[in-house]
Amino acid sequence: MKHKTVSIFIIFLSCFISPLNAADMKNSDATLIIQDAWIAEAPPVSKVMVAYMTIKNTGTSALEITRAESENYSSIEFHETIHEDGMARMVRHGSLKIPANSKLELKRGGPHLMLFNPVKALRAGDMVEIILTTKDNITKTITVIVKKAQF
Ligand SMILES: [Cu+2]
Repeated sequence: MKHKTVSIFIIFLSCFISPLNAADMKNSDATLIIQDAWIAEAPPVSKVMVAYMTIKNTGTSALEITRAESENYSSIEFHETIHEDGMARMVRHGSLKIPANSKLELKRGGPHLMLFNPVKALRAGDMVEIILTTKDNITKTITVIVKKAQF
């Protein structure tokens, strides 16, 4: 009698555990690694902020990040600063591509995440969650620290 109860309990548990594990597998990708992510502190009135990070792809196939979003911003775009005729300007990209076994550095004067319309003003030391989604629908939630910009 006791044994039967335990068995039922285990079946009951596994109903919950299996779907959770499956969701976990789908939503994380060990080949996508984000390092040194930070947002440059901006004056409180600023409508845009910029995020930098190193995006590593340790896998054997290319990764493409097609979406970035955060509860603290109305939208996030993929930008790149390019220099032409002694002038710097920003171009918008539809995605960030990271070839197999390589890394993409988002840094000042190069590619970056452009963060629009902060919901609340952020100061150095604050943390912001950003969710990155790849073309294959893998999502990665990262915690990004706000730091004073030292260029
Ligand atoms: Cu920009």
